[in-house]
Parts: sequence; structure tokens; C-alpha cells
Amino acid sequence: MANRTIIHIDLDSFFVSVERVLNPELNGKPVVVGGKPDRRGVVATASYEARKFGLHSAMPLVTAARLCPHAIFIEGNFANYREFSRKFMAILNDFSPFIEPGGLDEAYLDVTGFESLHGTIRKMAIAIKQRIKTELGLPASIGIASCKIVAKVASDYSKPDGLVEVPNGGEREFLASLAVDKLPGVGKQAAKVLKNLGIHTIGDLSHTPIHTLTERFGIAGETMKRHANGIDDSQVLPPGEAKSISRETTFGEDTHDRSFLEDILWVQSEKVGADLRKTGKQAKCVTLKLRYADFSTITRSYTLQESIDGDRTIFKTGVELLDKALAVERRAVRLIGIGVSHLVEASQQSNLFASSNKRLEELNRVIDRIRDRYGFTAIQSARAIRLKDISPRS
Ligand code: TTP
Ligand code: MG
Repeated sequence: MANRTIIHIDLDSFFVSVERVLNPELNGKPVVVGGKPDRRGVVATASYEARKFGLHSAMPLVTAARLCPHAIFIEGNFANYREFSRKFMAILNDFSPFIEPGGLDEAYLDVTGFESLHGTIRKMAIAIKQRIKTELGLPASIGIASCKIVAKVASDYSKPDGLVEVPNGGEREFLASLAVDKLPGVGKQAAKVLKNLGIHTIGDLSHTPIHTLTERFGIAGETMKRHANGIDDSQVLPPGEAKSISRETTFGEDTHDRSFLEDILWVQSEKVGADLRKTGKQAKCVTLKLRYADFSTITRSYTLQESIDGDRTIFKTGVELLDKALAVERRAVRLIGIGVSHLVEASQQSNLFASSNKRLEELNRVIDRIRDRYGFTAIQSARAIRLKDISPRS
């Protein structure tokens, strides 16, 4: 993949910072947004002054009041935060049209090749911070790197009111000394498991054999290892652009019943296909997910020659993947799911398809229109109806 430049920007103690703009008397003081400590509830945001006392998001307000009795506790007003968020995103949009919001107060910007507009990307980042400061009164932190994951870790590392640029090629070195839980995707539980394996830093993680990780975390282990090495090919995707569309079903009882699994897969494929066509996209990859009785989970993917959006193709690919998976292991299944990814804009003419496929595509569209009008169950396949009458034979 060609070199990219990604900015990750995240506002500092967002809710508190907005409250401070509205009431400057709160500046420099320990402030908690979330409510009065006489109420049950948790801290939404603690100012950095309050964090020195150990306060953090999601901590019970009562605990926060015990640790920092002189903090100022305020209820907060979500409508205000939404309004500031809207203006924040509008400013970012002036700098790059390639923007992916990650919540109210953070976003990724793809700024590849934008140096010429501002001198350097660092200067551009400074300009972004300045506009947010002068127009909104909010402090922000920015990470600049060659991929999303490293940019995000960098912005977090730079907080508060910081700016860190990770040089191209310096990703691994930047990450190496940081604690594993600084890597997005490594939560408290995963960090515990890693610690027991003697893996403390992201550097340790980057050197861990892949099978050690996949044994514990499934395919998430592969992602973890790639990210620890500063590798992340994921694109900056504008809002509303789904990366994948999927459906999954967990059963009350584990099942070996092959035809029941197929029926479920059909109904799921119909729904995934309908969603896909609704967004005007086609997919190039179909993924089957299976969870067995012991909670171990596998996913199997198949990349198609053509991009597709028909229920039958999704289903047939899913069944092939199911056949392969069950050929290896005939364990009882607890969950089955199917998804599509690698989405592209649907092409206007799909003359590459054989005419029979074309008719099926047309049929899909007719069914979509009827369902739009009368609801999804207005038209049902024999498989879906059968599912209502049977429960799985285990
Ligand atoms: P964050 O960006 O995670 O946190 P923050 O902006 O308060 O602090 P900083 O970025 O400087 O570390 O979340 C943004 C807002 O989302 C935060 O101000 C409040 C809200 N939020 C919650 O309501 N509950 C939570 O558990 C978290 C993490 C955030
Ligand atoms: Mg924030």
C-alpha cells in the first residue's frame, strides 16, 4: 500500500471543556461531568485536575467524591455537547474531505499529499488545533502517522493539548515501550491474559508468535499482532459507509443439525443482501462465522471474482464455507453468522453476469420493493417458513 498520512484528533476532557467554555469559572479546577455524587451514576468526564486524584470515566460518582471531595460535580447537557461536536466536525471538514468521525469528540482525517497546502502536515495539524481553540474554545490532541492505529495511539500519548508525529518507518519503535493496554482493541481482560503470558509492552506483543495470540483471542490475535507492529491497512471511511454488513444468530441449544444451519444461513443471507442493495453497494468478500459449544469461534472468508449483491450468491458461498468448516470439525454449533465486506459502489450494468444470474438479481430487487412497502415478512421463502415450525435436532 502506498504511503499514507493519517491524522487522529481527539478533544481533551470533552464534556468538561464544553462546560468550561460556558462557565469559565470552572477553568483550572477539578471538575466532574456526570451528576451530583448523591445520585447513583458514573463519571462521564473528569477534568485533568481531577484525574490526578485517580478519577476517570465510568467510575461511580460516590467513589469520585471520596477520592476528590473538593471536585465540582455537574450534571451536564448533552444537547450542548452535540452542538459543539457538529462545529468541531465542520472545522475538520475544511481541512480534509476524507474524514471518519469516531464518536462525538474524535475523528480520523486522511491528509495524504496535503503537505503542499500547509507547508507540512505538522503545520496543518497546528492550524487545526488553533481553529478549534479560537472558534470553539476547546483543547485538542493530535497524532500524525502512516496509519490509523498508530495515529490514534499517538494522539492519546500526546494528551492533553498535544501533538505527536510518528515518522514513517518509526511506528514500531514508537509503540514498543508503551503498555499493551494503550493499544486500541486490547481491553482490560485481554491485558490480563497477556500479562499472564509475560507480555507487558506493545513491543513484547509485537514479538509474540502469532499462534500464541490466535490460541487465546482467535483472529483478533492476528489483528493485535499486526497493530503492535504498527501495521493497519484500514481506510479512513466517511460516516454512513458501512465496512461490512452481517447477521448472526445464537441458538438456545447447540446444534449438529446441518439443514437447520442452512435454513438459518438462508434467512441471514436474504437480510444481508437486502441491506447491501439498500446501501447501493456490492461486496467482494463473504465471511462465515461459527461459534462452537465451547465458545471457540472461527471465521472463514471467501473473496469472489466479481462484486455481488444477490441473496443466492451470498448464501451459496456461505454454504461452501460451512461445508469446509464442518469437514474439518463436526462440533456442535452455538452461533452461526454470515457477513459481506470489501464493499464497492454497485456498478450500473453488471453484464458480466450470466443471464440467469441477472434474472435472480432482478427478482431480488422486486422482492426488496415489496418488502419496503409491506415489511420483511410479506414475502418469505420456504426455508424461512420451515424455520418457524422446527427447532434444531441436536
Ligand atoms: P474520550 O475522548 O474518551 O474522553 P475525554 O474527551 O473526556 O478525555 P480525553 O480524550 O482527554 O482522555 O470521550 C469523549 C467524551 O465521551 C467524554 O468527554 C465523555 C464521553 N464518555 C462517556 O460518557 N463515558 C465514557 O466511559 C467515556 C470513555 C466517554
Ligand atoms: Mg476526548
